[in-house]
Amino acid sequence: MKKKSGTRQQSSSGSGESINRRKFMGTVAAAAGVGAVAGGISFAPAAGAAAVHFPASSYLGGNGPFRIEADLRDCDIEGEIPSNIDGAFYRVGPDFQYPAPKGIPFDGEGHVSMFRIKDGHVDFKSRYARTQRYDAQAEARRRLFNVYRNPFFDDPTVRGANISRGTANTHIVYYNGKMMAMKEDSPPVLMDPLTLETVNNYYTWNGELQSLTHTAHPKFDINTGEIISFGYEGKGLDTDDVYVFSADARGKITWSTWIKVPYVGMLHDFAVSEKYVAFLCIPFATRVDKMKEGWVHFAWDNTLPTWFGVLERGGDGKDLRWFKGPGRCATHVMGTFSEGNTLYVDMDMALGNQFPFFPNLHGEPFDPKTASGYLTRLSVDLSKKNITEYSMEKLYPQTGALPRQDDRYVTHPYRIGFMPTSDPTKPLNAKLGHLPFRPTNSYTKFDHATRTTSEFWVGDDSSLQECCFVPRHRNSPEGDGYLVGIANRLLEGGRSDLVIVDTQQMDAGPVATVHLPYRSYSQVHGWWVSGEDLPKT
Ligand code: V55
Ligand code: FE
Repeated sequence: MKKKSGTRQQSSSGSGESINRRKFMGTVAAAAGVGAVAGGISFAPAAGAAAVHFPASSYLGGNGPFRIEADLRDCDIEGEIPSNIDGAFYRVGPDFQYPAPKGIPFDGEGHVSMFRIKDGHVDFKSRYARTQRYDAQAEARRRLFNVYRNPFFDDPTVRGANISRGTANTHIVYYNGKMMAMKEDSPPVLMDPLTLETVNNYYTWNGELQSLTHTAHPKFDINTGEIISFGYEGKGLDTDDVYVFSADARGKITWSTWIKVPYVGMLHDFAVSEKYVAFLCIPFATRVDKMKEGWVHFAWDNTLPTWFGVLERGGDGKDLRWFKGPGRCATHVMGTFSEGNTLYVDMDMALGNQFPFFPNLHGEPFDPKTASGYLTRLSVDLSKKNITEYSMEKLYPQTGALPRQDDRYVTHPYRIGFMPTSDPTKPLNAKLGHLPFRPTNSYTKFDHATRTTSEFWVGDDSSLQECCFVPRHRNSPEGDGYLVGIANRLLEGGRSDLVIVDTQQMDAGPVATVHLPYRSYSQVHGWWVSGEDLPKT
């Protein structure tokens, strides 16, 4: 096992960024808190260092920097929050701490917020994750880590220093009594679920995590509390080694193995059934040669195929089988199940690059049409020893991204899924005709047993972020409960509202809307924790 340096093991810091037109996330953290000195290195600003200034255009639209760490007791509520909702909706996304040269939205620092819902009241709180880079940047009062997952253009004061580049800006889950805020290039950051204080900026399962990285999309088995997870580029930049492991609910690693990928690139999410783990290797290639020219970590290489790799849980990584398919962009899993020896994985899948800020390697222009994602079922019958390709079936006509399911069914057979979608039959407010993309105007519920859908439409002036599912009761049937998610009011500068939708009456409008008095940063992913599972105050 590779030993982590003491510095990375336990210190803190941060980072930030500025904006481009398409960026859907905001900027940096309040520079108020002076962070701990990471590893004894001082990043104190030089006398007369430049004042912080974001370009004015950064603040336009819904994606500018937010930067405010909020404590808002008793939010304004329209409608009535069902009295059986007791829990917390957590969300995380990039929010620039300081202006950044490239304005890649995913380069903002992880900002975590929490809507605590209980007895018909809602309290809102948000805090930046005190990552090692956040703290270093706060102390320096400027950005030090400059380009998305590219170490070659870091500030000389931190280049090669033993400071985690992780932003903790991608996903947040509740595990082992802690919130884990995650970025796939580094170990998780642990935050207190009630105060959102950072309690460990480099969590390695007590040193047992062998990988230098950890995905933002671990999976949990609700029956056992077990986590199943992985880290790619696990032995360092551009390595083809992926660490796969599971650990029990108390944080003890119980299974681990290493696998090799066909080519090095983004392994964003993965799939876990009761029997298998599966990986999708998509054509976002890691290109160190391009990084040295200032490019971000990934370049979309339209000459590459997509590979689907399957391994039995508990197995030895050398037994993993790779199955080939045409080049596709697919980042998130809705649900996974196996029937006999056949594994099924449902993902949103597009023909081409879905991230306008990740460049196309061969110079083709970004194409919004091939960026549209459709729910697609990948499958492979593992009893067939000679097959070399996986199968694909497009499941529904809706376009969207960020699919979710009833999280109680993760790793188990499932029937119901949810996804933010763009319904082209719904009107768009005349004042929004200038928008380059149709807003994400709906949450769609998918019933795979009947292949039917139902839809919540948010209105002609709003755009929806990812939703999370809240069970109506602890033992309510699959998919019976509520969706919670943020709507940005596009005619109000993107002001944020939390909408609460009954999944049995998707088309009835929200049962309640929680008004924030401002626009919060955009989330990437969120997580629901039931009040019974939260620590007692
Ligand atoms: C994603 C998000 C990321 C990232 C890589 O949704 C992939 C996909 C917010 O950061 O670094
Ligand atoms: Fe993700």
